[in-house]
Amino acid sequence: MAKKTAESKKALVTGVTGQDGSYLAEFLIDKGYTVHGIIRRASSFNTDRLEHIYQDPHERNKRLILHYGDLSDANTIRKLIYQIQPDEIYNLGAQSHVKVSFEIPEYTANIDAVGVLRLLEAIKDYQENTGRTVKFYQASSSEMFGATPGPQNEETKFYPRSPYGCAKVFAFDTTRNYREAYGLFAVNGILFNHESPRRGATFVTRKITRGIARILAGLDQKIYLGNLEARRDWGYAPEYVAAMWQMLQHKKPEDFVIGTGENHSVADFVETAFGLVGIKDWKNYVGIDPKYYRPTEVENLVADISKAKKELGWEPQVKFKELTGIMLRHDLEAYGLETYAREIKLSKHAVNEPTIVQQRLR
Ligand code: NAP
Ligand code: G4F
Repeated sequence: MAKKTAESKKALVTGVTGQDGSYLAEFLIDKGYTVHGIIRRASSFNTDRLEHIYQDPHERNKRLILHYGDLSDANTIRKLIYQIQPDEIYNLGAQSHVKVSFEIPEYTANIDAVGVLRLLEAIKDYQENTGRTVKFYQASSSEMFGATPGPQNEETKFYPRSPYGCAKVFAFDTTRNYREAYGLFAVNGILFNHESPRRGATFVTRKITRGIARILAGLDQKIYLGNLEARRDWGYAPEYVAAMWQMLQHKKPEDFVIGTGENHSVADFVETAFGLVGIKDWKNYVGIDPKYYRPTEVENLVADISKAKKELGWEPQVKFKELTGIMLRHDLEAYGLETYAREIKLSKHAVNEPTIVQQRLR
């Protein structure tokens, strides 16, 4: 059989409406793929991050096709795989908020752990019945390392510290088990924190950059945060979705750690972001609210990305200060603060965000 080129490939992406899903859909469409995305039915539009690549269902030769579905619904997942016949499946769908996972642990486990089992079972069944091959990417997380000291790599022991982390460990192990037991091309990308202007507004980086814009616009007086001492390895989301694709093009199905190799505290992020708009006395604008503390915290994450560098040739270009600038500039522009925004200079690696996203995220 003739080998498929990227131009003729089909990808199925769960979590397509999220930060990573929207960047991945753009990336794959640029490569020539047809992208099928699973979206959840909601009472208001939840496709803001896809607005600029959305195509009317009546158009011919569409490159982005959206289907209703949910990771709790095995029947629909199975039906979609048989109907779409994808070459690659990227499982990015999840209840992705660590603090929220302490409040809705059972739901988190159902989607983030059992949801992955549902997908893998459907793929196994599909492969056995049709003789076709599907490559599978699982969005694993540095949260799985939890309390184990860094730098963390593919050999590091997991010690999860939240229901989210525990669910992701189950998903990781299940993905590896299906690879070993049934020969599936199934891989885990163990991604450290990655951010962007499309980051959800309740994750700490975006909460800070958006909060600064709101303070400068006169809408808020303070940003209320929790633990400022935790350290994270923060990278730039558009670069991380490229790594996901590279893992599925690798000759063998293997797991990879993806990060920047440096880490900073939440306080560092606050100080850097306020510094970019000329505010040194940031403590006047930040309050501590214990409700944002977690029952168990992950104190220190930092990636050892030697394997990804060597085997995938993947290396991030955007580091901490530029990432902070990219996010802050976007939020300043969204709040009409162009004078401040213009002062933040970015390199060619910063993706031009579509205006529609800026408008909708206001
Ligand atoms: P995100 O912005 O929160 O997006 C999560 C996506 O999952 C959304 O499209 C959401 O749909 C969808 N989803 C939620 N519950 C679902 C369900 N029951 N069935 C189907 N889809 C569901 O997350 P992200 O930052 O893009 O992260 C993508 C994936 O990578 C997640 O699995 C996350 O756990 C993992 N991860 C993220 C990071 C990071 O730093 N960003 C690091 C490591 C791993 P709605 O839009 O309808 O809510
Ligand atoms: O931005 P965060 O909520 O991200 P967290 O918990 O590291 O999780 C993110 O990264 C994981 C990869 O390691 C992903 F798997 C996961 O899906 C998600 O994308 O919190 C970062 C740090 C934490 O230590 C938290 O305690 O910031 C601290 N923090 C301090 N104040 C806060 C706040 N976090 C949030 N969300 N809100 C606060 O007010």
